[in-house]
Amino acid sequence: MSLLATLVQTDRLAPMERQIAEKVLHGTRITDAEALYLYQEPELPFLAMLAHHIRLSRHGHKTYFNRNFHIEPTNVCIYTCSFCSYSRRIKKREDGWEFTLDEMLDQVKAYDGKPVTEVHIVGGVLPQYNYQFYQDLFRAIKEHRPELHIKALTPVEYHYIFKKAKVGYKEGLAVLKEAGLDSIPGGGAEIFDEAIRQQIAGGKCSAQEWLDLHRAAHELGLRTNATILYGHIETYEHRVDHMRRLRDLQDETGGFQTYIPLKFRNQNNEMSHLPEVSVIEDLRNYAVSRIYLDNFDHVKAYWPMIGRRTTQLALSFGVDDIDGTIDDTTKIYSMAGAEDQNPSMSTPELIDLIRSAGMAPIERDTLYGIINDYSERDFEPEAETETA
Ligand code: V47
Ligand code: SF4
Repeated sequence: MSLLATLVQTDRLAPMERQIAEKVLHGTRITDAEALYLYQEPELPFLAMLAHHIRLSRHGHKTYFNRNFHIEPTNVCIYTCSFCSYSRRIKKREDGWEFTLDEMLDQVKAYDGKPVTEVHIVGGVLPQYNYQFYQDLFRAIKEHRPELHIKALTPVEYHYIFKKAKVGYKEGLAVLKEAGLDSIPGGGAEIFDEAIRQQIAGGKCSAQEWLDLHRAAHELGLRTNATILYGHIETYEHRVDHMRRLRDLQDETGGFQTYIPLKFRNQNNEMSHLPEVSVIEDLRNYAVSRIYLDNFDHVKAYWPMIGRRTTQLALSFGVDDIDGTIDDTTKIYSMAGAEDQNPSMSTPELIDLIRSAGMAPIERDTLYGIINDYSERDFEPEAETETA
């Protein structure tokens, strides 16, 4: 009998706790009001027990990571999201970069012979990175390395380039898919509540447009991820509202793979006056996400953002995936004050981090195909050609 089943039989739970625990035990969906309660009332161990029960019943101790690298075409952006530490305004370009297609292809070539399976492409929004540019970029990458999975751009970029090219979401995505696009990362979601979104990310694609773009992608068979940016000026109600819109769309399409809560980091941006939330709050948020989003297969903790120690803890709060950036090709978080200023971990280090949290490391590809199962066997360095 599971710990949770045992607990439900005792008289140690408050009535609302019992109601939710029974739902989790029977695999029944929780309501928005219950999710709100979970954010506000129970102690952390209760949340851990619920989220861990779900995690174990879906994935056992399996903890996924992948080997990828990032290309960030530019850190200059026409938008001015107030949480963004990364973008250099168009008028202040001193420390901005704008890579050409050939420079980005060179970045791909730098991984020749290394066992990466995915390139994650995301950056600022600028007019020269248009519909045609991304078709050419994706084609060039696939021509060079056909098996490399291209996970690229967010609805923020897609909305901008498709609008300028006067094509619809589905039409535009179909062309990019034909050019080499394989899946879409979860960024740009921030917080869906219209008033908060306007305040922190005014001007870029709306919540509805973000959801419509993902719907169009799912209809074309492209798998996508979803994020939330939490721990700033939003309330728990806003977080539940955000998840409800995702859960509804997932009921409709089934196209989301992974939910990725992103903790707001407060360095070098216009919201630096806000304190960052605690690790306790991070764990609470992972747990409630795992419990509420019953139709999402995976919950990811993005380790470069929250650091190695919180990542290990998160594995007992519903998280089953820790991403896997192998070097410091992403600047988004180090510039925002992320826990890990040098987000590089070798594969043996990643495996060790997962194992020492009592979990089973599984190297996956982007679509969760198993590449290497390290739950039983050790990493073999001779098969490894990467240098990270
Ligand atoms: O949308 C920007 C966030 C996102 C800050 O799909 C910040 O596998 C915290 O979505 N504090 C982009 N967060 C990154 C992203 C992502 C990352 C890893 C994996 C995947 C995936 C997706 O970064 C943005 C924004 O929400 N962000 N600034 C900040 N100061
Ligand atoms: Fe631009 Fe994205 Fe930064 Fe907003 S979060 S300013 S869209 S790079």
